[in-house]
Amino acid sequence: MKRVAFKMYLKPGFSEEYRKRHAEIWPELKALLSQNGVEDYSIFWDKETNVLFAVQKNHGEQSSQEIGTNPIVQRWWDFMADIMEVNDDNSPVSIELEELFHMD
Ligand code: RM4
Repeated sequence: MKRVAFKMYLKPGFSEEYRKRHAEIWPELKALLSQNGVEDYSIFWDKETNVLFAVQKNHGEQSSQEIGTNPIVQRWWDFMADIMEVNDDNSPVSIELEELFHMD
């Protein structure tokens, strides 16, 4: 198992819409993430900077950000692109973070 953390960027003013969309996450996306070994996945919002801090456990080979070739993920990223900073392919700008401390 590997702990993975990364940051993404929310467009200003969209925190409630972001929260709402994730509260209604597509069952097929949730199932795909689980099938790929992603669990214990949280995303936190820094209201000062609009940085989204994501942390998850990976029991498989790929994080949530590495399964972007899957059509379900591509559709989700297209769906979210209007409220996030994204790359040309609508994948969210994601910067992996280095773990400096962990305590079980
Ligand atoms: C985020 C972003 C991530 C996805 C989660 C569920 O806004 O799109 O890539 O794994 O939602």
